[in-house]
Amino acid sequence: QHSREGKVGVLGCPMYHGQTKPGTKEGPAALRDAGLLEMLKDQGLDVKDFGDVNIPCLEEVPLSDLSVKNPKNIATDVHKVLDSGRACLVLGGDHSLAIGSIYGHSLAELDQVVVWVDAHADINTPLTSTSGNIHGMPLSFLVHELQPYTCKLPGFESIKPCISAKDIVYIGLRSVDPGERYIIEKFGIQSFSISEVDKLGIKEVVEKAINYLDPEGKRPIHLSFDVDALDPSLIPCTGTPVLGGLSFREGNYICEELAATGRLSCVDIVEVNPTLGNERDKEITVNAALQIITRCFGNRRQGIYPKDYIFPCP
Ligand code: NNH
Ligand code: MN
Ligand code: MN
Ligand code: MN
Repeated sequence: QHSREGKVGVLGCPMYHGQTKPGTKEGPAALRDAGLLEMLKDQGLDVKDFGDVNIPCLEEVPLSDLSVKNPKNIATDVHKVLDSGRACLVLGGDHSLAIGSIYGHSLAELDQVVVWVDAHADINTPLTSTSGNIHGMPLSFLVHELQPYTCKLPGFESIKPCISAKDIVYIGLRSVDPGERYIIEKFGIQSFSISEVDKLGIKEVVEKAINYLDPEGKRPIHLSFDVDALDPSLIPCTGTPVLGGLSFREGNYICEELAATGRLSCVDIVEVNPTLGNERDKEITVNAALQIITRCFGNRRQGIYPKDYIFPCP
C-alpha cells in the first residue's frame, strides 16, 4: 500500500441514478474545470487522469438494467486504477457510486477498512428505505452481515458483499433513518455522529476511528466523503443538505490525519451538484471540495514542500 504514496489516479464518475437530481453528473467536470489536476500536481504528486467511468444515460437504459452496468463499470475502473499502483480518487456523482468503488477496491486489495464521512448513514436496505433512492443504500449491498436481511436488486448480481460491519466507521452523522439506526445498533457499527464530534472533539474522534478500524496500522483505507457531511454553509450545492454539519476545519483535519497514515488507497468525493444554487454557491462548494481533496493526498495546512525541493542559496 505504501507504494501508492505520491501517486494518484483520478476517475470521474458522473453517477446520478442513485437519487432524483440529475446535476450530480456535472460534479466531476466542475471539479476538473476548477483546476483539480493542476492543484494536485502543484503539491508534488504524480497525477494521472483516467477519464470518466462509462455511465449509461437514464433515457438509454431500461430501468431493469440500470443498476447493473453502473456499479460494475465503476468497480472495474477503480480496480484498474489501483492495480496501476496509484491511489484512486473517485469524483462523484451521487453516493451510490460507492457500491462500485468499494467493491472495486476489494478486487485490488484485501482487507480494506471504510471511513464513511456523511450526514447520512447510507445503509438502508431496499426494504428499510422510504425514499427508494439507492444513494441512501450503498453500504447495505456491501456488508456481509446484512445479506440475510435484504433482497438482491436486479442488476446488482456482479456486486458481492466485501466488508464486515466492524470494518466501517461513520463520522458526521445527523440524519439517520429508523431502519439505519436499528442496523447500526444491531450490528455494532462504530459511529461518531456529529454529537460525538461535539462531545469528544475531532482529534479524539479521528484517533479513535483509526485505532478501532486498524490498531496495527496495516490495512488499506477507503474514505467515502459525502460533501453533505460538511455544514451546508460550506457546501450549498448538494442535494440533501442537513444543518449543523462538520466545520471546514474539522473536515480538513479528518483528511489530513487519514492521509498521514500513508494507507489511504481510495477516496470518493460525492454529492457535489453544481446545478443547484447560483454561481457563487457553486464557487463556494467547488472550492471547499477541492481543498478537502488536496488534504487527502498530503497537502497539510501547516505547509509542505516537494521531495525534490531545492533550498536556494546565493
Ligand atoms: N437516508 C435517506 C435515504 O435513504 C437520505 C440519503 N441521502 C443522502 N445520503 N444524501 O448521503 O433516502
Ligand atoms: Mn452519502
Ligand atoms: Mn487486481
Ligand atoms: Mn449524505
